Amino acid sequence: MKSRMENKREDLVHLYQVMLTIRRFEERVVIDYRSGAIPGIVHSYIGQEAVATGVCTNLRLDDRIVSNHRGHGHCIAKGADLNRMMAEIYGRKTGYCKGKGGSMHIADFSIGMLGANGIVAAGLPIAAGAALAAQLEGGDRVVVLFFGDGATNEGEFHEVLNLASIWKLPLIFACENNLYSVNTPVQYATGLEHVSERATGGYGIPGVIVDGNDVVAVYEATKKTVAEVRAGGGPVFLEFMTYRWRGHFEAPGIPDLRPAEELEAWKGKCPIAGLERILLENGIVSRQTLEEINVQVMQRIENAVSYAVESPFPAPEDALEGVFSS
Ligand SMILES: Cc1ncc(C[n+]2csc(CCOP(=O)(O)OP(=O)(O)O)c2C)c(N)n1
Ligand SMILES: [Mg+2]
Repeated sequence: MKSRMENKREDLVHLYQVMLTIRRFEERVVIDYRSGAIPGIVHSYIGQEAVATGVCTNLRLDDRIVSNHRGHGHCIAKGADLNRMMAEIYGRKTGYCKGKGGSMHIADFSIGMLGANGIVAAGLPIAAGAALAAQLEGGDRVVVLFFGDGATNEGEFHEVLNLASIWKLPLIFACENNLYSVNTPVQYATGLEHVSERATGGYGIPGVIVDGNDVVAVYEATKKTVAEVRAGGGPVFLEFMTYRWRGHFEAPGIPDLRPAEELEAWKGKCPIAGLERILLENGIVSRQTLEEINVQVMQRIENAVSYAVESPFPAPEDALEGVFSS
């Protein structure tokens, strides 16, 4: 608790605002997806908000992140524009990828968000390339790669960990171990409880296991790691233990096979409710302030939906724009 209180009031309120923005954004996306307003597939980040928030709050605008299929939270935490995000998810021309990418292809190079990715583990080599570029540029930029426990079973994962290790890349592996890849438990798929053992045992990369539902723990672990990586210490593997509240994705007909009591237990560890308790019990903010933050966040989400709904779809001839072949 002591270290928690070392965080300044505005830092804690900022963490709260970002987590709440992700939660409300995702809740709205789920509702609108279920009503048929959103095409394609969306993977909800609800439950994992503390990871994106605690990690990205430590990053500068010129630091880069690479995301995966469950990427809305990473985008929001890195500072993406909610209107353009929502428009992309709605498939509209004003979206980040002009409505052609959808939920799993949101990118904004201007804020160092190099892209979500629909292919499991495909972000790893992109992040390694960005980290190599940062190293060659000679500055102190870092790259953070967000990926799931399931991605650690792909060949690219092992190739990238090896290269990151021998080249001492300024790369932070932010693994969100939510215990499952779709419905496959991590222990069944890997034989391990903690996938960071692969980094420490196999590639000599330091690993840290962090409570991924405690935003202050995430923030503090990342702060220390970012400082080490910026100073040229080479890659670090952060394993955030967390849990998603919704099924793998928002598509009808796919059963969620995880035990109901497990889900309920993790809901009891809600990252937002946890920070709310700290803020209120320590008299850092009043309940009224939290309610005001909620109203502001809801307004931003409402504006983003209006922006998306009022935006046009891409025209048929736009299909040829931005397409390259040789
Ligand atoms: C190469 C590849 N294999 C399989 C899939 C189908 N798929 C999409 S997400 C996913 C699970 C990934 O699990 P994890 O990396 O733990 O991320 P989580 O969904 O738990 O956030 C799978 C198997 C895919 N998109 N790409
Ligand atoms: Mg997973």
